[in-house]
Amino acid sequence: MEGLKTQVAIIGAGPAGLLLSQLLHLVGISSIVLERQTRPHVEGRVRAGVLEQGTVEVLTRAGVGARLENEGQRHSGFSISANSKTCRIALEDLTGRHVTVYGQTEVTKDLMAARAAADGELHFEVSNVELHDVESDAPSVTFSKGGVSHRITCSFIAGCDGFHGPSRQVIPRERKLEHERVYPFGWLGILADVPPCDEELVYARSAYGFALASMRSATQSRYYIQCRAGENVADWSEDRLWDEIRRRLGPDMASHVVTGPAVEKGIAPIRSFVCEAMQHGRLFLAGDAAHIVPPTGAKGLNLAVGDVQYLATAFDAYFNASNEAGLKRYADVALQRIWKTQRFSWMMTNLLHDFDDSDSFTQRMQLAELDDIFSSTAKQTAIAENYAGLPYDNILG
Ligand code: FAS
Ligand code: PHB
Repeated sequence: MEGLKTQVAIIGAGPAGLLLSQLLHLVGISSIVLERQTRPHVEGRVRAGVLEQGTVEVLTRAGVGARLENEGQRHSGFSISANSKTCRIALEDLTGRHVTVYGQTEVTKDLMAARAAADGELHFEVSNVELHDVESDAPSVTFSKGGVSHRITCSFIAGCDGFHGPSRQVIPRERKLEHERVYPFGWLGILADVPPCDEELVYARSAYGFALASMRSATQSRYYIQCRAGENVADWSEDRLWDEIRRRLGPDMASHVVTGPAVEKGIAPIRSFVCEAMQHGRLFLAGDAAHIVPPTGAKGLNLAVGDVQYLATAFDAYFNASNEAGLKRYADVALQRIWKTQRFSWMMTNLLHDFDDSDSFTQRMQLAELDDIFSSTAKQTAIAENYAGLPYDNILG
């Protein structure tokens, strides 16, 4: 077994793992990143599209803000449409903050390039990743690559391995509390090289189900519709999908929808999940390894960045100032922001989706809630504060 040594072993080269490795590098802390997929596979994942202002600030601090500044689209609002009415949530007017439209694929590419430029140690296509002795002061991670087994001895392990990774499983059942809500639908998404139908994002609640009109640039659009859980994307021809997108957006918006061949088409399951143990001994969880939010609030990637900037600050204080406060507070401080964001994502999901089992009273409540939002600046401000991104607390107290 070939021996490797680092201060922080990071499992997962998604946005959380890459950003943590980059932020640690900038304060002189060594890390080794393990990824089971290839670099092109990770970079090619089409996922999030909206970055909170706080996320952009963290990415800029991490040294990956240049392309984001040039190519990211600054959005000062978004719209909610329902019952043939549209309400613009004026983010900048209501909160003084904006969001930036810049795909997760681009964020990942920028982080990969930054790690490569700094000769970061990233191992792709690894297998058999196992965490060892996380409750001791000398944890380690073993893995295989090209048929050779390796062990990384480290001071800490960061589990950035997403919802299906091994890190969370290492925490004993009796030491963690997991909360989950699986929704009875999925999101069928299409990415197409066609101009967007609107300058800003539109979240539409229709009698036929939810739809979202988003984009990646002035020439590339991203649309989603709610579909039945477990549906097969092969059952959705592009023509059928475009027809359904237009039907749900309503006649006015439909006339601006430009159709075209799919660059990517897929179905994502929709769930809310929180693991209320983001630390176990020398193991710290960040991002989807610890929580999943329904994408209705555009929060998954942004929450991952929030966790990572807390964890990087805490490791910096530990290694460079012998201050353990951040590591001790990490789980509690991160979970406070996670639960508030979960609530927002859950509220937006319940507000805008058609639940098969909802009775007429529930449907009337949805419509009344929308009416209330459309006519209340206070309600729109509450939505804007969450969508633009909740502030970060000081992890060091
Ligand atoms: P990730 O899942 O991105 O990364 C984890 C990494 O760990 C992966 O690269 C994985 O290959 C690796 N890994 C797993 N097990 C491993 C092992 N045993 N060994 C080594 N490596 C391992 N968020 C939004 O805001 N908007 C969206 O529209 C949106 N759409 C999504 C669609 C899908 C299908 C999914 C799954 C998620 C979506 N998300 C969306 C959420 C998504 O953007 C996540 O929040 C974001 O990727 C979180 O980043 P990470 O925590 O790094 O997790
Ligand atoms: C996207 O563009 O992929 C996107 C935007 C907003 C969301 C979810 C996904 O809420």
